[in-house]
Formats: sequence, structure tokens, C-alpha cells
Amino acid sequence: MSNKIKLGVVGYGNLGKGAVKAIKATEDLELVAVFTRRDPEALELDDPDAKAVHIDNAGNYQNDIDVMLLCGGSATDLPEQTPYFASMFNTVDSYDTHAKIPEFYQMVNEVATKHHTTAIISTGWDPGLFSLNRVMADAILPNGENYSFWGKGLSQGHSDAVRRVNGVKNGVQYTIPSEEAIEQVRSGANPELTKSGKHRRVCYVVAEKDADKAAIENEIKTMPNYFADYDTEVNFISEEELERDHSKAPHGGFVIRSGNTGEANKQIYEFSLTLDSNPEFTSSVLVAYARAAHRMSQENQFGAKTVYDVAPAYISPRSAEALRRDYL
Ligand code: API
Repeated sequence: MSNKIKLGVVGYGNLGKGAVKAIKATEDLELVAVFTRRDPEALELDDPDAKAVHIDNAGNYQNDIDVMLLCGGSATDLPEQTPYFASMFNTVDSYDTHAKIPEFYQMVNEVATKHHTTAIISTGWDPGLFSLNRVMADAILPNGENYSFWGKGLSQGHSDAVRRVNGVKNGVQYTIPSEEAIEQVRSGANPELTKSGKHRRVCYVVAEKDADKAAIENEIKTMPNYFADYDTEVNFISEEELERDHSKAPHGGFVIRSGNTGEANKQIYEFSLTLDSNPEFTSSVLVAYARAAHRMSQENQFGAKTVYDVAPAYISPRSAEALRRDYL
């Protein structure tokens, strides 16, 4: 038996597919099975050694899997799947409805504490790496202001939310930052910006045949947390156009804090990402945090955890000595 950390992947959409590739790129992690709501026979896995299993049979794998990577969406999958899986497995997810993270944390923490599992929630890049940098910048420069800009790029969370609207067959959402706002922030002006002052949202939607397009547009534009606070544009296109023009999912953005130290010295802290594939990068973050979930559970650090609770050494495949020697 290998002493690799054994992983399961729940869901085989964009994130799940990215996770399978990301696990392959490591030497200390191995994929045991992908769990799906679809017919497992129909799943063509990118890894000949892994099994495809129906999600209802996941409970049989408690002794074979160290950590489950939950690759569903935040709108409807994760609120059910994270507590369900955290009652049996250590988990990592990318729950990204920022406004609801406190209640999600509480719900998962209760289950994971009770069942002695470690559930790392809301990883990825935002929430995730951006969240870490917001806290670092704020702690270091108390006299300043944080800003997060996303895009231009395809948000998986918002695209998933669009696809769940009644009458929508398929769709994507691009987050477009305001160049004017970025310029103001970079100049160190620390302006007050509303959500809609920072970003616009543009959707490309394939409607079901005979669907009520006006109703779809209205439901998207008024959706709380995702679209209601923004200037949102909805464009209807064909399945072919979606495939032709929107099958790549680039994204990125940056967290910036400008602050002063001493009498009047300006300090700018900036962390940025430029991503060809948002889902492949996000799932790579989930895979790195799987190491942490496994190690923290071995140290009896049970309950729900966020990136703030996970020391960087836990996510690295390298030893503490190697980290001090090569990276410090
Ligand atoms: C946006 C950001 C992107 C967050 C990244 C990730 C996703 O509005 O584009 O869903 O793609 N909130 N959580």
C-alpha cells in the first residue's frame, strides 16, 4: 500500500475535472474515486486507476479515503453536500457566497466537531488566497484601505447561479472591473467605492426552447448576493455561440491595500493573479489544502476551518526543514 494521501472527488464538472488533473501533478496525493450524481458508467475519467462511483455509495469508502474534495457549486450543492460529507470524511470545499460564509461555517463546524473530522471551507482564490492577503495587508498597514478587483474574467460562482435559473439551459458570467476605479485606487486616493462602482456583470445565456426570456433576465438581475447590487447585462445567445466564444474560463484580479506608515510614507501592498483557467486554478488550491485537512485531522484539529486557521506548512508537500532551507 502506498503511503500517499488518498483523495475522493465529489462532482465531475469543471472543478472536479480540474481536481483530477491537479492531483496527477502531485507525488504525495492519489485519487481513489470520483463520486457523481450521474450514471457512473457514463463518466470518462482522466485517470485509469480511479473509480467512478455513484454519490449515494460514498459512505462505503470511509476507510479508503483520507479527504473528500467537494467540487459542487455554492448556490445549491455545497450547503447540502459539505455537512453530509463532513459527517463521514475530512473535506475541502470552495463555498464562495461571501455573505453567507458565517452561517455556513457554523453549520459545518457543528457537524465536523461532532464527528471528529476536519472540514476546510471556502478555499480557492476568492475566497481563499485573496482572503489571506486582505488579512495580511490589513494587519500590517492598519492605517489604510483594502480593495479587491476581479476580472475581467469568468466567475464560476456567478455562472453556476445563472445556470440554476428556471428556463436557462446554459450560461456564463463575466465580471468586468471599472478601469476608472482601479486607476483611483492605484493612485493611492483610497476612494469610497460601492459594489457597482467597482464591477459590472455581463451574462451570456442559452435559454431553453420556449422559455420566457424576460422572466429569465429579471430573475438574474434581481438575484440577491450575486447580481442585485450590480449593473448587470443579460445577452441571449445560441448553444453554438456559447461553445465557440465562451468555453475558455480565464479570470484573475488583485487585492490591493494602500496605507501610510510613520508620518507620511505611502505603502502599497498588492497580490494579483492572471489565470487562463479559473476552474483548474481553483481546484489546484483545493488539492493543496487537502494535505492540510489530512494533517490537521491527524493532529485532532477537528471542526470547520478556513484559510485563516491553516498554517502554510500544512499545505506544502515539502518538509519543514526544506521549507526553511529553500523558501524562507
Ligand atoms: C467574481 C469573483 C470571482 C471569485 C472567484 C471564484 C469564482 O465576481 O468574478 O466563483 O469564480 N467573485 N469564487
